[in-house]
Amino acid sequence: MEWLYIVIALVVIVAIAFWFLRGRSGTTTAAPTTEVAPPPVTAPSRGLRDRLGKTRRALSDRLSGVLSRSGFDDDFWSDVEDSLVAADVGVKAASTAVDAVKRRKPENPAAVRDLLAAELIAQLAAADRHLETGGDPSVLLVVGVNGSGKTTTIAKLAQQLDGPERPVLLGAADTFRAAAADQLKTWAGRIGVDIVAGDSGADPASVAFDSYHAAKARGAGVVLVDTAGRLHSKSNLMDELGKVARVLRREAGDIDEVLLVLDGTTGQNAIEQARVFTEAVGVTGIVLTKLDGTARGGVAIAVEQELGIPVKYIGVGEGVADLIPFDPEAFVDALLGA
Ligand SMILES: Nc1nc2c(ncn2[C@@H]2O[C@H](COP(=O)(O)OP(=O)(O)OP(=O)(O)O)[C@@H](O)[C@H]2O)c(=O)[nH]1
Ligand SMILES: [Mg+2]
Repeated sequence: MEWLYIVIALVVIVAIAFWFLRGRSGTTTAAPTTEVAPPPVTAPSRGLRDRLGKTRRALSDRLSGVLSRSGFDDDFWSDVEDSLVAADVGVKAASTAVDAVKRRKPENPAAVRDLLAAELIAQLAAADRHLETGGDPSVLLVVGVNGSGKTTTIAKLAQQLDGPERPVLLGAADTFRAAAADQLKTWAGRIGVDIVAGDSGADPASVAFDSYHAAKARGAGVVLVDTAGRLHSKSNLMDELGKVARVLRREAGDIDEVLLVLDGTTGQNAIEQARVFTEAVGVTGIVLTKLDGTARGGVAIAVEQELGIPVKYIGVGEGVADLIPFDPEAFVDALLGA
């Protein structure tokens, strides 16, 4: 009988071991489902509403509070205007929109919100936002203050514009910071585009010159020139940038786009930056970055209203896919929509 007990004990031990191992291996195979999928390369990984969530919440919370009050008296309209100004929409854009809505005599809060959205969209409707890439090669110069997101924006644009017909070449004319060319080289390698870089301390205008001629010689369709970040108040650095633009204009006949990259989190200071850069190099379009991290995203409307320069793209994240053409309707809807 003893052998029977031994056999039963062995069977029980084997069964327990089998059950235990199955449980362990189940955990192992389940693990990959918790891995984060890499972000898609063609569209932002989250919706615009989600990306603009901070501004949306700030604006909506404040506006909802105002709209819940009874009676649309002068205080009411002035508080509606303040809600927009707090989201950095700008005093001019906010008061124009509120005056127009007031004249339409809306009867309920939902109508106020809808008319406000329509007015803001109407203010943004006239601008031409297409990215000019007609040159052969097209020359796009990217400028802005330190850390605004120029190099990242160049990588994002390169990803979108590069193709077999019109390959992109990057020009690393930020020779001021030793690591700047390396940062752009890393992006170029990741995206798979050509790059021309100068030595640290080299004349940025000569790197821009070399980039343009390399693009021409190698059959590139688009050359994107990165520049060092500079404070708009430093006139010697603005002169240096002016020289880069002059050299490119002379060599290429014209520059297709001078894109000013503005950090959306800086709010109204962006307006002053835009003014000075426009005087120095003739900005043709604005890229407003970091709108995913700010409650002041309304500055997109203010910048355009105050300067008459179209916002062409908005940056809504650090990933290479997180740059989207600025679409006023989608933007205003993301901020104010129900
Ligand atoms: N959240 C977020 N971060 C961004 C966005 N665009 C750029 N950044 C981040 O901003 C930081 C600065 O970006 P860069 O592209 O190096 O800025 P830059 O203007 O080239 O900087 P300098 O060359 O030093 O003047 C980096 O950490 C980027 O990842 C954006 O749209 N959203
Ligand atoms: Mg840079």
